[in-house]
Amino acid sequence: MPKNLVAVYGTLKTGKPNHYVMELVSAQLIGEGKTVEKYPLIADGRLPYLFGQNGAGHRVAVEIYEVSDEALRVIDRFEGHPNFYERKSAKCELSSGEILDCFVYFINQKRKDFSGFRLRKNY
Ligand code: PCA
Repeated sequence: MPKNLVAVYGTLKTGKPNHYVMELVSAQLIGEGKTVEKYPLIADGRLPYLFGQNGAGHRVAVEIYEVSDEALRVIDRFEGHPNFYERKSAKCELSSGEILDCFVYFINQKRKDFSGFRLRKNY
């Protein structure tokens, strides 16, 4: 069975308010890294949002986890995939230099606009 790799950039990261979800589903931390492409990341005071349209913004800091199929479904539900956040594939680079195909929860672009926001590297 192919591995499910999830790269998290926001509230699911270690020390952030929703990290307990990763613990609940026994997600295994592979390592830290960043997205290969640049993406716009903003935070509106409530939540962080990564936009799937690459080019603008920065390579964004992520934690990469391996999760089971069942865990992926739990996280999908938690993040409101596909209506609120939308899970898509994006290449990420571990600090070792290894490049991995990961799932990332981008904001559904019908929901938000990043114009006027400071574009961040990190949440
Ligand atoms: N949770 C997901 C997407 C944004 C958020 O707050 C994450 O941490 O990657």
